Amino acid sequence: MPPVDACHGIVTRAHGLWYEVSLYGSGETLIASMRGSLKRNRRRTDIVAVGDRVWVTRLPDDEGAIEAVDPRDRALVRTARNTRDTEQVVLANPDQVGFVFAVKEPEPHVRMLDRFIVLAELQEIPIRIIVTKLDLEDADTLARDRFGVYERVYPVHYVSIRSGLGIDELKTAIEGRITVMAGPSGVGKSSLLNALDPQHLRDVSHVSGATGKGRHTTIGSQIHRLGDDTFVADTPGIRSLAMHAVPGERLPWAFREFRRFLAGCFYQDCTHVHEPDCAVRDAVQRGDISAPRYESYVALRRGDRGAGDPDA
Ligand SMILES: Nc1nc2c(ncn2[C@@H]2O[C@H](COP(=O)(O)OP(=O)(O)OP(=O)(O)O)[C@@H](O)[C@H]2O)c(=O)[nH]1
Ligand SMILES: [Mg+2]
Ligand SMILES: [Zn+2]
Repeated sequence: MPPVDACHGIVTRAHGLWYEVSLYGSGETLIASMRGSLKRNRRRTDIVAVGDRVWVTRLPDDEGAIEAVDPRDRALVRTARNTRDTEQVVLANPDQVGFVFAVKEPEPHVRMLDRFIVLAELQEIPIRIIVTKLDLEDADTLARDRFGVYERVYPVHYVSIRSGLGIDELKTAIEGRITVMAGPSGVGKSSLLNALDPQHLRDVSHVSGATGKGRHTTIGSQIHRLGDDTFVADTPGIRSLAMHAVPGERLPWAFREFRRFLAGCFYQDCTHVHEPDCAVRDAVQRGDISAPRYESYVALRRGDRGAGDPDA
């Protein structure tokens, strides 16, 4: 039980032993450290992470002590390097994830998107796809070609910070939620955050070009408070998440549009790659499952390096 004078807030940033806590109600930020008693029980997971709802007591100078942590609804996690039994929380309590890709500049890598989608599906986090830079030349045609197939499966937002296209709809979609925004460098994640919340100016790169030098690339998990209970997390963590192997047996299920066909295969352990009488492959033949999505499935199944590996 937290002390009676504790305030409720959310962890918006973690640096070492210090946590930035944004208080509900006042919106005030405290820099807080963890009460020693919280650390007593060694756990398999981080005790406090960005996105956690916590109870803090005030100390002088806008400082605080974290007295208690509310149970997590869910978490975006990764397994800590070298230790199979502990996990690192990239973000606690995400309500949804928005995968951000530009229609071009940089060229979208849909295999990477499919890999991100699989990871979010496996952690059961609702997905939106956000396609940026719709103001660029030929953007409408390119958007349809590249992202049209996803519209059958997920909400797809087509946006431009230049023309303002889709920004209001996106605002509505994130209201009252914690949304993780993830995507490759240069697609406009920080720019989008600024457009969703013009009061806060963030690091947007002004230098582009082939080398990418001079970019202000966002580092570390961080939550931006856009309203009373609207938060957007700008987390590069999911890129390293995408490096992890995907378990083969859950892979078909992680391709959401495959699910309704899975019971129809002749073999109960059908891999949907080479077996006869495969309901998934029949659906691809009929056009009920899109060919590029199926190809992504096969590539991930084979464990191809480069199949959506962000660093390949
Ligand atoms: N034409 C156009 N350019 C955009 C749009 N959104 C962002 N940009 C430009 O794209 C470049 C990259 O934008 P950022 O917001 O820094 O991208 P980011 O995704 O935050 O990149 P990282 O922090 O490196 O991951 C900048 O030069 C922006 O001005 C858009 O809607 N249209
Ligand atoms: Mg950025
Ligand atoms: Zn099958």
